[in-house]
Amino acid sequence: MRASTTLLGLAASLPQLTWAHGYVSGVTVNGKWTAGSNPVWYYLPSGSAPATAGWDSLNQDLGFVEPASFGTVDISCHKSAKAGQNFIEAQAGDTAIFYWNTWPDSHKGPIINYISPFQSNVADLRWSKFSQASIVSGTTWVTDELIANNFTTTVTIPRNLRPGDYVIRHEIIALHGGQSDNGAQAYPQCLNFRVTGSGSVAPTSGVPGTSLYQRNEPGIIFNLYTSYSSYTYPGPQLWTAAN
Ligand SMILES: [Cu+2]
Repeated sequence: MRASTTLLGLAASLPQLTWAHGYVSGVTVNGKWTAGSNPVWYYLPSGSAPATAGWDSLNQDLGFVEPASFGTVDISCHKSAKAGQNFIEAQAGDTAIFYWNTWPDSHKGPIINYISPFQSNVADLRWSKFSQASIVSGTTWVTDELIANNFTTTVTIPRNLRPGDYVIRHEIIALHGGQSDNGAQAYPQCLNFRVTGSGSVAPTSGVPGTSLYQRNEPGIIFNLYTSYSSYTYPGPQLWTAAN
């Protein structure tokens, strides 16, 4: 029974990868590629999925975490997340290029990056928000730039970050339904980083995923279809002590 369930899971999930949203397939730092997780691997028998720096999650539909679930640990690293086994190597201050496999035009919204000291249990992660971007100009958003750049976007590792093992929570919040309660869509992606360098600043004031967002706060509620000139970011204040 177990084997057939696994095969059914794979069969059900594989075709959807060609049309649904997206996931981070890997990261390049200083020209070196490190793979992220592929959602279909979640159903492979224990030990047979490739070890990657990406956290595995029940994300086979490449779906989202809805605002009604912002009070659950699923908002940290997507649904039922399990720690990645590898680490992306970077020096503090390096630029990491994140590769999404695809992203739909309609799903405009901010891209927000958080960092936590590494913990293997998702509930133990504590997030500090260290960078965020949203409207570029007019009705052009960073997600439009991501699409124009072949589904890539860059993240600068805080340049004074203390060496150590971390998890970066890289998130797109799609706002095409954000005019309604429970209409925004969060797409968090977690990847492990092993940071070197001579920095000395550690993130010590991070919050659990369950404290990141309220379903009705500005930035989760946002109307893309009326005129706007600014965007209020949801979540905690930006942590810039290591930037
Ligand atoms: Cu969608």
